[in-house]
Amino acid sequence: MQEEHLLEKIIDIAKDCGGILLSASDIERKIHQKAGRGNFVTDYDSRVQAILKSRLLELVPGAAFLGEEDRMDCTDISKGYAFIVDPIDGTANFTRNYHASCISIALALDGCPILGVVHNPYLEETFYARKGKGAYLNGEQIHASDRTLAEGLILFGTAPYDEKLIRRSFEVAYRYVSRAEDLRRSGSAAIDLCMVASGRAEFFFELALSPWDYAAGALIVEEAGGFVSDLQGRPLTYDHRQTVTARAPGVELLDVSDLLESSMS
Ligand code: 2AM
Ligand code: CA
Repeated sequence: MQEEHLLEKIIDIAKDCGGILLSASDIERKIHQKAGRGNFVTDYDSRVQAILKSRLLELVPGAAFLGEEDRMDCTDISKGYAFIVDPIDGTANFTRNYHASCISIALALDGCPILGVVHNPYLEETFYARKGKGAYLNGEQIHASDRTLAEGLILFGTAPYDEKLIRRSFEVAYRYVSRAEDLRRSGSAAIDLCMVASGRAEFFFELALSPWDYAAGALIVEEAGGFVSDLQGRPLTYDHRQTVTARAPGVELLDVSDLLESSMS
């Protein structure tokens, strides 16, 4: 199937799954605690992931499938096609009816995303990109902002699931926010990445994210003219948990190595 057509089909699937989030009821009774603090899964995460797995693998038979509710060490995404999928990014928001969650789907080829879709059903916003073909929101091309850090909005994830990273997250955030205009916190890394891609915010970071949290959003940022990397400026990979940043082209990474030394060891 041609990539353009494939992208349309993936968007349809993401929107169908968005409908499941919108019509969810009785969520409180379907929450289960996962390892770590503030880390939840609901019956809806598992249900949406099962639907994504069966429908996406129908589109690209034989592709590998890496989803948040699967074990990462069992899936090799380094060769051929692989879907990297978060059935609900912003699960804690979902359990509270906070209405800031999305479905995130990337298709990677030989380890690098070539298609990305992030669908936020609450705002009916679908962000998507094809490698080399630009990034779009509901059919309109989007671009990262041309603001500098001094004019910028900073987004960050607090890594709430990892106690030793929380303090460091706020220290890194302070270094950026004290040089910028202000701060926002959504609770969904995929949505935050799309905020940078669409020029609504200038910088995002989180000290530990998994590939399903950022694979689609990272491609959308790059195709919108922004940059993604780890906190030290190294290219992202899509095979293990790592720090993630996204920035508008006019925003430089700050040196935060002194803040990371004790936390990342
Ligand atoms: P989730 O909502 O799918 O769980 C919040 O700070 C961001 O971190 C969300 O995108 C959230 O995704 C993600 N997140 C939650 N638990 C995580 C974990 N244990 N490892 C990495 N990322 C996680
Ligand atoms: Ca996630």
